[in-house]
Amino acid sequence: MPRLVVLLGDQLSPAVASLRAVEPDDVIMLAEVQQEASYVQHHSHKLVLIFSAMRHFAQTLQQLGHQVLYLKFGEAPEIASLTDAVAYALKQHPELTELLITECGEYRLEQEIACWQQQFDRPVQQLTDDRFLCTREQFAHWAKDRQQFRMEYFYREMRRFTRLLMTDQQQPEGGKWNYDKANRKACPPDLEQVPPLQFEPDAITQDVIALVAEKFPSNMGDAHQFRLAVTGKEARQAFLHFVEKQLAQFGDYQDAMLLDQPFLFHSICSFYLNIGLLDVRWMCLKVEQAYKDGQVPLNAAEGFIRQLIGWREFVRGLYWLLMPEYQQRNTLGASRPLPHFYWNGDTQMRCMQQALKSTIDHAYSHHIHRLMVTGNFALLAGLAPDEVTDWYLAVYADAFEWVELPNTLGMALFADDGVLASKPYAASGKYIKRMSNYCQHCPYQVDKAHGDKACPFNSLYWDFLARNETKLGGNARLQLAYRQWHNKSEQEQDAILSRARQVLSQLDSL
Ligand code: DLZ
Ligand code: SF4
Repeated sequence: MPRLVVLLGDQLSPAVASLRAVEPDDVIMLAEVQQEASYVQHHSHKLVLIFSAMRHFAQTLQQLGHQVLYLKFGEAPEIASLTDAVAYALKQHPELTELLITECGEYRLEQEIACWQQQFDRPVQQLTDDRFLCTREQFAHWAKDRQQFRMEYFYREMRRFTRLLMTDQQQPEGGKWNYDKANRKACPPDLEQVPPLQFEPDAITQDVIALVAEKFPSNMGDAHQFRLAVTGKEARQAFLHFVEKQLAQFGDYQDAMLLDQPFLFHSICSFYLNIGLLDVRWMCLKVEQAYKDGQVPLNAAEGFIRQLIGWREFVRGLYWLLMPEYQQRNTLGASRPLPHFYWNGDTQMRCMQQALKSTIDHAYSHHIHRLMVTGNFALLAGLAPDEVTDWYLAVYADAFEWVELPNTLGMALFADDGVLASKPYAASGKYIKRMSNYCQHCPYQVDKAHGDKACPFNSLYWDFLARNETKLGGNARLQLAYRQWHNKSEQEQDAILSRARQVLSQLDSL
């Protein structure tokens, strides 16, 4: 029976399950649609990346002899959603009596797909997305009967399962599972940096840039500055460049931040991996090989592989395990609106300005910017989780809800009852001072917690602890911080809380 194979904008892998199952009579459909392009106000580079990569991928499928139905954005205004696109395709091809799709990455869309069988009166076959190493079912099995979900234990299972960085005796390479403690160095400002590869837009990408600039004029970023890879071949080049030139120092400086250096030694490949241009197994094997060949140290290789087979798979597993209820969580009852500078970067706080500039310019900022600067600020200031999670989902080109929601709601905001993290990642300006050179270039004083020029992170940090003491006071990992707070004189506490009130009352003009 010929089928309509629906391929989503983040399923651009030749080996994705639905394409492995494709038969010559099947029609493969890709559709650029308004609903997917606007459920949050996506960064313009994210739109260019997805549309251009979809167009390039469709071209390759056609060259391989597949029947492809490609619906370009805006060509048929009545096709606003993926459901509309399926209806249109079935009208064009009434001979297609079944639907085939690989499971998608967002609960919202999964609910929509769940209606297709009835709506189109055809069987819908959904295949497991085995581009991930751990299926949803395997994760649920791992999670069953556990009181706490800790990434570290999941990660060890994944190391055993994949045999990455394991000795012949099934022991972790080097004798330890995790070298994170070696990965927290500040970066010397004069250390030579090798920038990530950039790609000049070809004719297809230029068309998409013009489209996005015209149809999404107020979305974040300048579409004309788009220089990302849009094919698997380019993405592999970008990744191999990282392995050769940057990986060796990725470990040491993983958590570092430097003025006007948005990339440091990060791979800048999460965009490609999350839409299917790169394969997680291939990436891990390249990194492992670089270690075996003596090109990179163990702490770099292990740190990188942990991100992919540990964190990435872990957050995806949790997302599917706990949705849709997870999205509603707000443990700390945070409710302040997102300050406007999150959208335009207009703040004097140098650390925030740097993280936001990178976000606006590149639809990217690295994990410490996301977790310990913009995320930490949102946590300390008590910003509403739904506004913060929508922002992260919109502005990062690698953000799909399966990865974005647990990372933001759980890890950055501690809004998920401690499922993802055993303590809030709350930090004062001291942490940012230690890990960056931002504070020397900031009008605020990082060593002060009260007074008009005191670093906002400092007073907000203490205010955060004080106002959430009923909920957090019993957390074993916060005992030291609470002791420090209670050891301060009443006068100092009052001065700090008064500065915090001042900061919170003028968030938009910080
Ligand atoms: C994020 C996104 C955007 C911006 N546009 C499209 C689109 O036009 N067509 C499409 O198939 N997918 C798009 N996506 C990705 C989806 O919104 C969704 O996040 C993923 O398919 C979830 O797996
Ligand atoms: Fe950020 Fe405070 Fe340092 Fe300024 S002083 S860069 S606001 S941590």
